[in-house]
Amino acid sequence: MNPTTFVDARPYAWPYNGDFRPTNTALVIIDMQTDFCGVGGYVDKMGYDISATRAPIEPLKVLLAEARRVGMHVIHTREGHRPDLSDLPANKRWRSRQIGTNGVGIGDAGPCGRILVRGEPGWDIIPELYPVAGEPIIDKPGKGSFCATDLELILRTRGIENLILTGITTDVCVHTTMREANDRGFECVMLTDCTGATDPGNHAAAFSMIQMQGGVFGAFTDSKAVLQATRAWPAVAAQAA
Ligand code: C5J
Repeated sequence: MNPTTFVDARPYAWPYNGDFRPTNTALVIIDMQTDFCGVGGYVDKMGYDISATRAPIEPLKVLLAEARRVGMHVIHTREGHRPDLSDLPANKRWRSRQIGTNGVGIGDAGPCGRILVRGEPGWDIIPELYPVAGEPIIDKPGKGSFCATDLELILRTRGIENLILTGITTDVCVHTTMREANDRGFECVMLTDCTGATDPGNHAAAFSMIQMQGGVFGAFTDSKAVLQATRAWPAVAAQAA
């Protein structure tokens, strides 16, 4: 029996059963793409302040380095559509054109290429957090990471039970993914400092919602609490020896 490891979190110490190990846990980094946090990207074009969606970059760099050090699974996601837009629902495209400049929305040309279209510069993950070999990238057409993807198959195949949810935006893709994961039985924690929303009130509300009903979707904490728990874990090279 492995010794239990809990992360200081709210509304309960996470994970619920204390079974927190690098081999049964994935750091999930959602949509850290230029379109969501870069100059000229989709969020910038919509007129939102990208400092809020860039705020998670520095704490995520530290957490990602720690996950790689201890051999924790790391999974990245990208929201985007096929170049022929055959997987872009008409209502999603229409709504995206209602805000921002000159009716430009998803699929249209912007300063970083066609907005949220696979293969375009703005769609890709920012260099600071770019995946390395062995870290799956989930390309998703929707807000949730489980919808029309093989994420669940990858998690089950790797024996992953716990998800540390990070990325942008807190209230949209990260929250949708937490809800989808929770319904599938994954034990989730979302990190306050490694997420960001275009509206600070929505960021706060996203965590407030998690607290209800004893942790209705899981728990939340910050990256410092996770690092506190993993600090004693050996580096992967040392584990293999
Ligand atoms: C949005 C996302 N906000 N990654 N996408 O449209 O949260």
